[in-house]
Amino acid sequence: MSTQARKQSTSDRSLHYRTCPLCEATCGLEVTVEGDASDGKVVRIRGDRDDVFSHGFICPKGSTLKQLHEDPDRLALPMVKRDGRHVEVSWDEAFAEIEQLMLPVIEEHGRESVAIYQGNPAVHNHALTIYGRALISALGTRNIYSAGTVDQMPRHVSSGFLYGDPLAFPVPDLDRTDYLLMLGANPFESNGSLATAPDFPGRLQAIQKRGGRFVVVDPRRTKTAKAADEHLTIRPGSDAAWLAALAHVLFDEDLVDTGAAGEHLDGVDDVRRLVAPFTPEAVEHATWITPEITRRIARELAAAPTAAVYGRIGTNTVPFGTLASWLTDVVTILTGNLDQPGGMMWAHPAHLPPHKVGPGRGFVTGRRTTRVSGRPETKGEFPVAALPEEIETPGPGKIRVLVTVAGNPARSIPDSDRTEAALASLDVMVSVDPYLNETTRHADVILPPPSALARSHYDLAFYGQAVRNIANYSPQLFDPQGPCEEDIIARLALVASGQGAHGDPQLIHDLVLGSVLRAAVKPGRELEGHDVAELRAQLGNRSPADRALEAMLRSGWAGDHFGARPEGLSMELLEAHPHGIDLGALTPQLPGLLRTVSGRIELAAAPLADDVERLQRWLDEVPDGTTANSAVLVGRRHVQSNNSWMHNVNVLVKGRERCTLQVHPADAAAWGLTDRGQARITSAAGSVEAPVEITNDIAQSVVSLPHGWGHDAPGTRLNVAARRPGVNSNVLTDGSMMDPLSGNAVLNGIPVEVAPAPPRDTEASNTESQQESETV
Ligand SMILES: Nc1nc2c(c(=O)[nH]1)N[C@H]1C(S)=C(S)[C@@H](COP(=O)(O)OP(=O)(O)OC[C@H]3O[C@@H](n4cnc5c(=O)[nH]c(N)nc54)[C@H](O)[C@@H]3O)O[C@H]1N2
Ligand SMILES: Nc1nc2c(c(=O)[nH]1)N[C@H]1C(S)=C(S)[C@@H](COP(=O)(O)OP(=O)(O)OC[C@H]3O[C@@H](n4cnc5c(=O)[nH]c(N)nc54)[C@H](O)[C@@H]3O)O[C@H]1N2
Ligand code: SF4
Ligand SMILES: [Mo]
Repeated sequence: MSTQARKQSTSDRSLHYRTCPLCEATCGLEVTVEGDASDGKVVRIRGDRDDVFSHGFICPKGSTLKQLHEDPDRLALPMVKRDGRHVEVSWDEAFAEIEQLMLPVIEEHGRESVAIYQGNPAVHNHALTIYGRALISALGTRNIYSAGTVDQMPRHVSSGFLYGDPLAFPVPDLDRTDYLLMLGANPFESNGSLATAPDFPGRLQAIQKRGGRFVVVDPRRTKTAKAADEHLTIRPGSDAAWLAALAHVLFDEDLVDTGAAGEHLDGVDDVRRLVAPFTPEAVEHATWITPEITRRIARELAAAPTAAVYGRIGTNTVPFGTLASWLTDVVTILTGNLDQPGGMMWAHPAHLPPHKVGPGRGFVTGRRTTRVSGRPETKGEFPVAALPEEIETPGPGKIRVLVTVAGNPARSIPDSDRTEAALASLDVMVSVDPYLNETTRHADVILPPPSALARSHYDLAFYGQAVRNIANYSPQLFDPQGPCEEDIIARLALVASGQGAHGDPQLIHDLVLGSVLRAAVKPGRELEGHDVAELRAQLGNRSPADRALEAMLRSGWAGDHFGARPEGLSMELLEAHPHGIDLGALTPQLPGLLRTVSGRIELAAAPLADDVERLQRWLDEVPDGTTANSAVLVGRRHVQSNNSWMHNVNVLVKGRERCTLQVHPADAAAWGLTDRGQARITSAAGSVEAPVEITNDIAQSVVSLPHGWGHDAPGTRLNVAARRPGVNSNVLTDGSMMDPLSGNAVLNGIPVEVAPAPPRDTEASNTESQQESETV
């Protein structure tokens, strides 16, 4: 058991501190364990009051790491599909099966017949983050898909064009800002995203306590909106137009002052010209926000001592996602709030090198396009909404082999009926996943990783977008029942690259670590000229992913540089600080962070500027309201959920049904719907039925269903989830709707028709409910 264990004298109970890996908030947990690493049990999990970042905050999911660890449905052994049913096999058999299935297809159809999909938990798991590249190289394919294109790709693309680095997301400096304008985010439920801030709600309330304001823009009156100083109801999909109007007012009223970032900025006059048509009056009918409010908010942003403009899911997963993301930064920059305390700032994660001032390589998209509908690549990936057609469409390059890692595309990507049919038609599918769920039921082989408590944890991805610079390492708490996740990926990589089902995973571990160390000794780095083998010899005796992590951290800006900076970060130092190490508030990063070819912020980068015309056209065409039975569908999150995969935890799904269709009372009356009655919702892609929840907390002609439900598919092993399956909102989303600049799917603002569900066959539904009460 870890060196962090503090034995209590009276029993064999011990306390352990670790970071919750479930969402982006990175809360510190205090875990009480009885027994040791081999047979120990979790007694209790609560917030770690001494955590340097979360100070004891925890949400209802944090303590369910215990239930996830103990879940009898979580797979302990690999599963192989035999005669249409999944059966447990040994690890050796599983890899042998993959070799037998995969290699002949690759031999016949080439590596362009292979694709990979990486899901959200892959960025909450440093082994997967570090080993992703190695698996992709071994697969030898450029058919790379991820949850990024049903989520934040617009943010990558706008940061790529503006700053030259698609990972350089500025985040709201929550703890110092005087004014926060927040669009399409509901951190009181989601705990925040692309802005890592444990206790996001508390940090928002602290803005008010110190005399500041926060304003929420959302078509629903969310919990966050209710806590805000002001809530603006906006038409789904119209944020880009509204933000352009804010920028317009800043120019029109001579309020533009770009502050310190102005020294590094090109394109302000181009932006002035681009937003000129977007007067508050011109956008009113399209956004539902009055010109008076638009002008006032622009003035407030300009007048606030510090202000931040932050947009999330509701601004990203829409047809103008990239423009909206760009315009949040435009408004920030025009009011002098970029890279300034209290404004939008950048984290500098400990594992990265110091920035170097000078021109970078810039950012481009569209270096390749998809085979069937010619969708551009962004950040090396194709839009995942195009995956089904790439599997369905015959011809050279047809995808026949799919590897999914930590993803549930059968629930998370648009047009689920079509997606599932495509998954079912694959020649070979392999999933690295702890559950037999809606996606993995289609897999020929499922390879289950250890539970989150049986691996170490370090938030490599999220410290790059945190509101303070933090380093916090959590050692593994329990011995894994099977191989660690990097061993699973390494063995899969060996099989895929033709090195055999019995290859030694150490080969891949050496490659991965070698590439980390070679990067660390490159010219210009602190460790330039060091011998890779000599550095390797100085690493501790840890798991392979932790050795790679150690190499990154020790060579990063805050690291000990392998002894040259003894006060810097090392694994020993991190282990001696189980509540984390606070490296301080965010500091200005300009101009060193910029990687554009010009070495400057390219505020009116051509691809962004060119897309404004499409926004202008939409503005001219969009009707005032909606008609008759039609509405637009938006999503929502509940604090007890985590996308599609935590509905098998009983404490999180019990109680009142949460998978409901929220409808405004006036719409309910017009459409003949009753509270808790069933509605049928129909879109261009499909149709589902869901219980109605009539509420004033949603705009008229907008309806909302949460995503990630629909757990009644046959062939899964999710016993708790299947009892309260809910309906899958992605049956309704349409894979052909995309933000063209980023390839991101449109998940919000889907045109739908809503009507009372036709009455069911009463006899059948009686038997159903009787059976249900017998099994519960
Ligand atoms: N309509 C609609 N659709 C959406 C969204 C929306 O707002 N509306 N949101 C989108 C967003 S933001 C996202 S991020 C995506 C998420 O999309 P996905 O990542 O595809 O889906 P998840 O539901 O997160 O499923 C994660 C999978 O990883 C598995 N898993 C959990 N932990 C681990 C682990 O440690 N290792 C491995 N190997 N597997 C693990 C789970 O069992 C599950 O199968 O969904 C998107 N889909
Ligand atoms: N409890 C819980 N927490 C989670 C997750 C989860 O599933 N459950 N998922 C995690 C993941 S993967 C992510 S990416 C983050 C997402 O974190 P958030 O971005 O905070 O996600 P949501 O809670 O879905 O909030 C999106 C809001 O946008 C609103 N909206 C919809 N359309 C529009 C629009 O066009 N304009 C505007 N202005 N608003 C709109 C919706 O009503 C909703 O309130 O949450 C993470 N945290
Ligand atoms: S908010 Fe909840 S799920 Fe997210 S890190 Fe904190 S405890 Fe975990
Ligand atoms: Mo996400």
